[in-house]
Amino acid sequence: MALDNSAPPAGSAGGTPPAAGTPDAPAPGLENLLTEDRRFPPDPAFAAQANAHAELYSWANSARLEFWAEQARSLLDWAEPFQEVLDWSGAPVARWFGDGRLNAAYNAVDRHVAAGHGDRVALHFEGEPGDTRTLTYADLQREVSRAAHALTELGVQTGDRVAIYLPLIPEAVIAMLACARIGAPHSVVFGGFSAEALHTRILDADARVVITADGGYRRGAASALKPTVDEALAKGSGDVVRRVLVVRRTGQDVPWTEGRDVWWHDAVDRAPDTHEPVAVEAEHPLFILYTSGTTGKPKGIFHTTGGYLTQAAWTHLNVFDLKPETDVYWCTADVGWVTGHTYVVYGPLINGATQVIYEGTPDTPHRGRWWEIVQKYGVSILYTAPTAIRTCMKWGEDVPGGFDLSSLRVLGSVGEPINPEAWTWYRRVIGGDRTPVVDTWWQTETGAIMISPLPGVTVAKPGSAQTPLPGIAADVIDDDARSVPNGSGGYLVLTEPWPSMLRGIWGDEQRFRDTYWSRFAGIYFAGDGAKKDEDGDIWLLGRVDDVMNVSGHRLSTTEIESALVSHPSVAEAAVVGATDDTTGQAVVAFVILRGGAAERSPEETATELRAHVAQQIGPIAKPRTILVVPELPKTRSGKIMRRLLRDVAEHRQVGDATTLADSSVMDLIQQGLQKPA
Ligand code: 6R9
Repeated sequence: MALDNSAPPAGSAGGTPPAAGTPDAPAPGLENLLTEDRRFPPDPAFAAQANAHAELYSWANSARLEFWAEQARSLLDWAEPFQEVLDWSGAPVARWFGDGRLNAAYNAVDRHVAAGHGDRVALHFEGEPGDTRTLTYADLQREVSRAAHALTELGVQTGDRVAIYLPLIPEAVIAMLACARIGAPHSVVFGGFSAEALHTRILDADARVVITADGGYRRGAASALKPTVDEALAKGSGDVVRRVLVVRRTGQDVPWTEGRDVWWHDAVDRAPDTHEPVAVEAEHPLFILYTSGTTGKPKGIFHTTGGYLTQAAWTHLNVFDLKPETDVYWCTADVGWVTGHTYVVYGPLINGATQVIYEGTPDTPHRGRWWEIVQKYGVSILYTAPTAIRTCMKWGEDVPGGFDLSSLRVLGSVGEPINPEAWTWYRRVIGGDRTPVVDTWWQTETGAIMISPLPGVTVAKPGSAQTPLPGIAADVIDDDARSVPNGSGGYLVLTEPWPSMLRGIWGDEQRFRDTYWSRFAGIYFAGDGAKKDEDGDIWLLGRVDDVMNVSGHRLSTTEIESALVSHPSVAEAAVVGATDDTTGQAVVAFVILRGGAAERSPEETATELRAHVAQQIGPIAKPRTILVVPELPKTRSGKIMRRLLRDVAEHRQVGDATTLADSSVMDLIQQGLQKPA
């Protein structure tokens, strides 16, 4: 979650909204991204076959509710059709399709089998050690049915919560769908989280059952998961009897609590392989997903069924131009993140897609592993994060160059602003200079993609998410909630309810109102800064608290990072604003150099990089300090934790680093810090 890399947004954890600078006048230094003038018009051949077309915007603009109602009817099967489209009388809690009933697992699996597609591959699983499994939709139907029976046997009833703490293996998808099948909201906790984090999440959601595995494979070794669950439950589990369902993945020894722990293969494999899905109300909770703030307890964002599935399916079909019969789709996210929920599990399966899931890291056992997978399965749609793209840039284009990537036809990006250099590299090196690239802006809270180009329709601008999707209303506003004119920056807000919007924070409605709806009355404040260019297209500038104020000038961390990365010596950059006696804040940059550049003296490099930033943005944006580092601290979802870098920049003891993907990175940075230039 984005909040990992910064302070919480306005009102979060009861705090006061950040006093960001007045965004209504274009501040010097925010111009650079907007001078990016490369344009990538849709290829006519692609446009001719595209799912999306320009008229979708006018249709949705003139009849937004009808547009969504039509998507809900055509993309989903309803056990009981809805009459009511939106009830906003309880704002900010929306009810979409409120009088309809449906089942998510039935929509994701059974109806494809019923329609004669049982033999279509749903999942090509690639384990990190190289083991593989293929599950067709018919296989998935049997597995999900068995698991649903097993959960019922363990005492799970409709409405009960189930925690899922698994590696990215087929059972993760099966477990989520089995919960959905019986109407038990799942709460997936990323397998890299600690016992403490798992414990808080189990308690907050009051989960009756925890589904886990003995372990999983990561970076060439089997790592254990089950002991973390034991530790989490040992911290006290309230007065609830909790059961633990354990998948055997690695075969390693596991501590066992008789009477509580059950092997998946014992409970699931012998269960009947047909099961009647439970049709729930459209507003029945489908899942809870925790997003960590920097302060306060994590927020259990919860989503409901009908609206969420509608927008998940529509966006997946149109933003990625999915052709279910022929495409092989791969989203590299783990199911522990919202991207894995919406674009590994629900969106693709609702649409009957064939997809790849991969358990491990991109460089195990070699740096070409991802591209080898693309070649092996003929992946045609790839969805990943800018941090992964920049890592591949760092490794060099020879690596992907060694594989046949000609099957790719659409590339997607999510999670952070993608700087224009990474965007063009992605398109050129991975996409063979031919594929559309879609930069998709959304959040755990929004449930599905909100702002993105549509492939085959939009003339793409590298670095910009560009346009709210049809049926979505977004704007950039100033401190007084006035829409800013084109060419100006401000706060990104969503001005109309959308089907996949969060319905709240689990067990804390007040916090939901305070966090998202209080900064601007009645308007959803996303916590991101953005700019409109002269065409009105939206450029994301990062969290508002990533906006620095240097000598009264607003500078965006993203923009300076983008300028640094456009220098040939720089592989990756992270910029923070450090308190400075004279200028208020000063720009401090942490850079990872590319292979050859690392041999030069840090002083020489820093001088050159400063001049480069001055030339790209303006002298005001020149970093005061440039630190050459071997790695950057990132969360497991790939977001840079600037908060920790700020501690380094301000010579403080480094704060809580437990949500880092690799907690040794901060030691590495501090030990290896070359003399600040
Ligand atoms: C899907 C996801 C949400 C935050 C969001 C923003 C950042 C995501 C982005 C992007 C610029 C994009 N973000 N996509 N910023 N361009 N295409 O990442 O959800 O983990 O909740 O993070 O991520 O700051 O507010 P989540």
